[in-house]
Amino acid sequence: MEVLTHNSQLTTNTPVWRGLIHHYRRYLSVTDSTPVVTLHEGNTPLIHAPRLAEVIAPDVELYLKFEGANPTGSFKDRGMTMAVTKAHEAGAKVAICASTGNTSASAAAYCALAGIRCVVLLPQNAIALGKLAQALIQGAEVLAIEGNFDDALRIVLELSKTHPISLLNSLNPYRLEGQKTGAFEICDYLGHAPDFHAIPVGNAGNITAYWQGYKEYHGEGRIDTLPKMIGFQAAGAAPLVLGHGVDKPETVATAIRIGHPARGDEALAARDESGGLIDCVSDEEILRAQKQAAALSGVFGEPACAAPLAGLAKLSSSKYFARAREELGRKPVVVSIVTGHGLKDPNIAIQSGGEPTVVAANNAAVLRAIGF
Ligand code: AN7
Repeated sequence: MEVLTHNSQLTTNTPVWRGLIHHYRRYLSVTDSTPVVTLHEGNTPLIHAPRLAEVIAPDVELYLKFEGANPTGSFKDRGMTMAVTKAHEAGAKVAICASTGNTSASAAAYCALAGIRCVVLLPQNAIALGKLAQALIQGAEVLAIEGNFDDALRIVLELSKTHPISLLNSLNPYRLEGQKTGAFEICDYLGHAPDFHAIPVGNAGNITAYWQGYKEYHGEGRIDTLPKMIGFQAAGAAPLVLGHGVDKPETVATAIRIGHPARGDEALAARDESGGLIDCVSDEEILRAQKQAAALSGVFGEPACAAPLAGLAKLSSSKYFARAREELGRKPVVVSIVTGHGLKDPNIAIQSGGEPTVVAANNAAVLRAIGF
């Protein structure tokens, strides 16, 4: 019998994932001398979810891209590896962002790795517990603003213009560069573009980035078709549906509690160029879809990620996908982006999930409780 003496003999020749900058560098603004700041983000699972589709949108072939599998638990890591890498390359000492939570958690992590001071401005009492915990323990200087996200964003934009402080919000073009790789991964995995791309819309950076990514792959001939971009906002924070800003946005999905989206015009362009739509769903629909997704696919996303799933249910009941199915002669392939992990917002999940059943510590009591 062969005795293994070194761990190296246990390794295979399978290429390992070194993060999205390494993998997609050809599409990104980096050179061989760029000091890459990576937590090995990206390469997230694209999960086929037929049981969930059967309930919410039976006319579609549904895939969930689980961005909660990124190192800090959200899609923000895709953009942050690029933004912090470029800030580091430029010699930045201090970085800043406004955030509904996930951007701050991601910025704090990448700045910690690079050794850059990280200042984050959060709306006071309006971000999920897990995100706050991340920003604090990762060493960011956390300021709770007596205002909302839109106020915080205005302040960081001004300060980053007047002081030597790097802006890490998605107005930073490198954020979008990193985030467009999500579209590449979807196409690489499926071997083609999806028919529809469903996504929550807050500050509207992600829908803009995905559309850029699809167009770039299409321009290179790597995909033959482009998806229709279907974005969803929360009804209480739906400026792109209403056609005007919302000064006091409100929704249980705090990640997308944004009334004046910085990339709003680009999101509308993505909608129109792709022949898609941007619609909104109520908090009640969001919470129902979050629970359905977790219980019928095992994919536990935070409330914002359920906006597109609730949106799919809404479109399905208006026969939107039945018509697409007829036109295509098959079920349309829909990819919905699960942008952040459900554990980010444990309070909401516990409220929706219900109470455990308390039973005596014996077999008979357990069997009785489970109806055997
Ligand atoms: C889970 O962290 O804006 O439309 O400051 O955390 O690109 O803004 C978060 C946004 C969707 C919306 N899903 O994406 C922030 C922040 C989750 C999010 C969005 C966010 P964009």
